[in-house]
Amino acid sequence: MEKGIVVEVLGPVVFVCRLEGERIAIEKPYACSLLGKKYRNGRPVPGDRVNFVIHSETVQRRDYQGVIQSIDERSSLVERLEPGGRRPKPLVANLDTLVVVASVGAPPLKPGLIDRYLVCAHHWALDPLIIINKWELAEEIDLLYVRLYEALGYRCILSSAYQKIGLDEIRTILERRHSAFLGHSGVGKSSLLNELFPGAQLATGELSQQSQRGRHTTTASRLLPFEAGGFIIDTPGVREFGITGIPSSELSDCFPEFRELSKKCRFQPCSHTHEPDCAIRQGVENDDLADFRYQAYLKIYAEIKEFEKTQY
Ligand SMILES: Nc1nc2c(ncn2[C@@H]2O[C@H](COP(=O)(O)OP(=O)(O)OP(=O)(O)O)[C@@H](O)[C@H]2O)c(=O)[nH]1
Ligand SMILES: [Mg+2]
Ligand SMILES: [Zn+2]
Repeated sequence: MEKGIVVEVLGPVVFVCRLEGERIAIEKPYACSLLGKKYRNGRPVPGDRVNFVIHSETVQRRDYQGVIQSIDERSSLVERLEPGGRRPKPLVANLDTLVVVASVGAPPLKPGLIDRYLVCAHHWALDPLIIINKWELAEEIDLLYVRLYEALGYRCILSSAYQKIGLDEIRTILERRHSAFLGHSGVGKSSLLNELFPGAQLATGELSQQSQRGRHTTTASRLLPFEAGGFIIDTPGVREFGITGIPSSELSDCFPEFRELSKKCRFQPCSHTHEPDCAIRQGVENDDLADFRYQAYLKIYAEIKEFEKTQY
């Protein structure tokens, strides 16, 4: 039996690289099948650690090279609710860092979406990192948002896959870490990863002429190992990112700048939506808290409430 890490899942085929201790073997992944349909932890996703048996070192046409026997307990699991979906879909496992990738220009910077990913990072206790790509197209308003996020304590890397800006910084921070690139379709996640991992040959795609949105070029997540250790997982971009698995009562904990202040709300717990003497609402009025963050909170809060109603 070998220890391995799942790098990609394509339908029934799970691609696995061997683990030598903590290090991922830099090799062509083994095409593996699953042992039956049900595993205790559900189906494997990239980042999962598995125990597998290798049958064949060579790929013989469409035959499997190995079989996955079991999936290890996960230290973290990022899930997402697809538009119109009812059940969360597992996306990637065992991360320590969640990288939100956004762009300026096209698609334009959307703080609302960045906030959603940051909420998830906090909820799953992952270190957040923000990358703003296509920075060669930045305008003043974009820099303003970057300053606001930095003031909240988030690290922002300004990058351009075209002009090869920010790549060393990304590598320095993410080497030896276990991270995934998440964000809108078309922001340049795969383009950046192709620069960081020569030979990765990830597909990248033009934006739609009409909407200036991405066309969902990446369809399956793929794990890319660093030679120095650690990995980054490329994920398919989303149009919407439905928050799932966070109770409405825990949402305000996922906004770090709310934490201290919310202790001063008259009502405990306080939803910060309508209660009198709410320190958060007061903070927004006094400009101690950024209004766009509070608006993001209200929007996600309303969504979770709506979802919770359907659960009873
Ligand atoms: N101007 C500019 N365009 C870029 C940059 N990086 C990527 N692009 C372009 O943006 C488009 C989308 O890039 P992708 O790498 O496919 O984006 P993605 O985030 O992987 O998209 P999905 O796989 O759909 O989630 C392509 O046309 C890229 O050439 C950049 O730094 N500047
Ligand atoms: Mg992509
Ligand atoms: Zn309050």
